[in-house]
Amino acid sequence: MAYSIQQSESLFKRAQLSIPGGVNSPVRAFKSVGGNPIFMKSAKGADMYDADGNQYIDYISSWGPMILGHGYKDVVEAIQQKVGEAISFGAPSEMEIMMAELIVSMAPNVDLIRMVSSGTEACMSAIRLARGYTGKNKIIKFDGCYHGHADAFLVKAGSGLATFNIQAVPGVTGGVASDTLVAPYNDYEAVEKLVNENDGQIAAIIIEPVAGNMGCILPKPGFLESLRKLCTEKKIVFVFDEVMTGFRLAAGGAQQVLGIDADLVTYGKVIGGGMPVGAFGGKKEIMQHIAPLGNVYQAGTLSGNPVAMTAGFTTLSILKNNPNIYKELEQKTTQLNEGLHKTLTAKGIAHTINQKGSMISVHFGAHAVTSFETAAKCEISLFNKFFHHMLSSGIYLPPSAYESWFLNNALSSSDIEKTIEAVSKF
Ligand code: KE4
Repeated sequence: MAYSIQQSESLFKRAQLSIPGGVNSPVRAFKSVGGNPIFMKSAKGADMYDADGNQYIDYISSWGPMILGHGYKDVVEAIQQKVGEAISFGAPSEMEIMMAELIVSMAPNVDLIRMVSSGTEACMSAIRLARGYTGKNKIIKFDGCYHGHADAFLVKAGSGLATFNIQAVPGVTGGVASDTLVAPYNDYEAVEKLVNENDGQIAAIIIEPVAGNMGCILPKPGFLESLRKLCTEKKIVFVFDEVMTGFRLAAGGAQQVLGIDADLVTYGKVIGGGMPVGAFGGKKEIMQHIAPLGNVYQAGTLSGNPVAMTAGFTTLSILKNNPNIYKELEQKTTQLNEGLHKTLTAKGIAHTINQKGSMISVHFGAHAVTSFETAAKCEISLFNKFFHHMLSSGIYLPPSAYESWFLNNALSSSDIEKTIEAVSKF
């Protein structure tokens, strides 16, 4: 598609005069795939429209939140009505109770839940709570998993850090980093070794139950079950970071789909329906240590903001009351998976496709992708070429080989056929 991106180019030049790198989040900068970011102007259904009027079929869905599609009528109308009543109080309101009660009714193992404004805040707070509850300091995370940009997590993290190959982040002190231990994803023996070497010091193991920040990577059979057993035996808080998987894989998220009980769960993305919302929750035994009930301090000016709660509550209510949406999303993702596989195979391009529900990623290489190491061994430069081919064909993929694609339910079968058609021209 010969198309002009002149407006985006000039907006990017202007943005760099007042915003670091011209973007408010590094992964949007196209740094790894090359070229300059496209500036969007509007979105409707499964489509986004850029500043030059080009139309794109959207496979990011705002990195997950827009699961129902852009401009979903009921969500827009609920937000419009709420802002007519109030934008923010800084005092409790019934909307927060309704949101908490809805989440407790959807998510397994959540007796109490605290709202925050991002996935980072949710994960950061959950780790502080685990440390306060256990009196222990160290945490174990997994190479390639990303839990937001709090200091404790910026050790061998995924998403933008993998994209930019940032191994150690300036500003994260040695003291903080020394309390974060890292194991390869899907390597239970490595975790057991770390736990034994640091016996009695591990407060939490935090994991993406289905990883989405090194592309989509599934837990091997038995991996999460073994971690669950180890955490129970060693009194380690098992934290499921469901910022991506929560309310996306199912109403009950990965806990429901994989049948594994977490001690604490963190949420983001879908929970806000596109507005800034995160949350962390779990059993009362642990959550009651959070201020003002307990002494683990955690706070936020806009936590539980009524407009954001309205967007999230409306989105989650639609998902809870229409479970067939998850079946439709999975079917569409499978149609995409099968079409991609058939087309790339016919072109003789070695690839691996990982999919769980409506999370999917394509990795160029002949080997299985089950960890960050195997993800990094793929043909990243070929992915970058693929990204730009698809972009110029009107298909907007996540601008990094280390990201999961996110389908929204406004995608039609013909959108997916158009996507496969574009792949056939690669
Ligand atoms: P936020 O602070 O960006 O809302 O959430 C952090 C986070 C926590 N946990 C998981 C599993 C996540 O995927 C994220 C954020 N995901 C990235 C995309 N891989 C957000 C995109 C961005 O950084 O702009």
